[in-house]
Amino acid sequence: MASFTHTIVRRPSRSLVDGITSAPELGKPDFELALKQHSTYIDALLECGVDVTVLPPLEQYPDSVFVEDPAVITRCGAIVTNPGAASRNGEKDEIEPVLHRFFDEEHIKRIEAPGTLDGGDVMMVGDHFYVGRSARTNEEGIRQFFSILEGWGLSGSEVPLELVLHLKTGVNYIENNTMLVSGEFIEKPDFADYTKIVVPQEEAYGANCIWVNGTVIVAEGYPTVLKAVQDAGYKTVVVDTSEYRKLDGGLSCMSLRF
Ligand code: CIR
Repeated sequence: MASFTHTIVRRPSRSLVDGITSAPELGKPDFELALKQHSTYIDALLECGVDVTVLPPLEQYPDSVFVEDPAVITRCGAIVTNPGAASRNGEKDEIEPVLHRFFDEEHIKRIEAPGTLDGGDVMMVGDHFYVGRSARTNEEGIRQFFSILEGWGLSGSEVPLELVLHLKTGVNYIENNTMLVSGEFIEKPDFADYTKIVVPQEEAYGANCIWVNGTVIVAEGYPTVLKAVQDAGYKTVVVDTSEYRKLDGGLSCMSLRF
């Protein structure tokens, strides 16, 4: 089973209100509330026994609070991704120096254009990495990613996405061979061998939970998900992410865990 020592988060910038969204009908995030929710998120991580590196806000990148996307960190090294959205691509240059605090140059690899990849499309299950092929992550990005994994003795497999933004929008591994699955992921053959917690459509956003050292952090307002995770024997912590949901972001997007 995995265990995490470190996490990295980035404080939201005021420009957060201009982040990318597929759901403008939810309204713009309330910045002050987003800031408070971010502090609660940091407290929840600390409660799980990890250290938290808190990076400063980046006004020029409205979505940079979603620090999961410009990097993927494995037990063997870190990969600077090449984020697929033009307005987010420069976030990779901001995260790379931070990775150097934890890894030497030999253990930092990069996805290069024309390959693109967002960390939100990568789900770690032990030494295997499922990668969503999405509007953000292309075939060449996945090819480069698998080649880096192979060099480290790790493996990967591709999961085509049809409906959601990122792989982990709809499927999340919480260790113990268990996954939360919603929508298009419920019947995917890739996940047939796992114990599945099936998330009902009306709570689909709640599928984006994170496992941190035995505790599962669950978004506030998804009672069926919370109960199912508790019934499966996990300790849970609830964090409200309502302002990040307005930008298609959730619990996993807001940290790197390693
Ligand atoms: C975006 O569209 O890139 C952001 N508004 C949301 C990113 C969410 N990140 C993630 O799922 N890893």
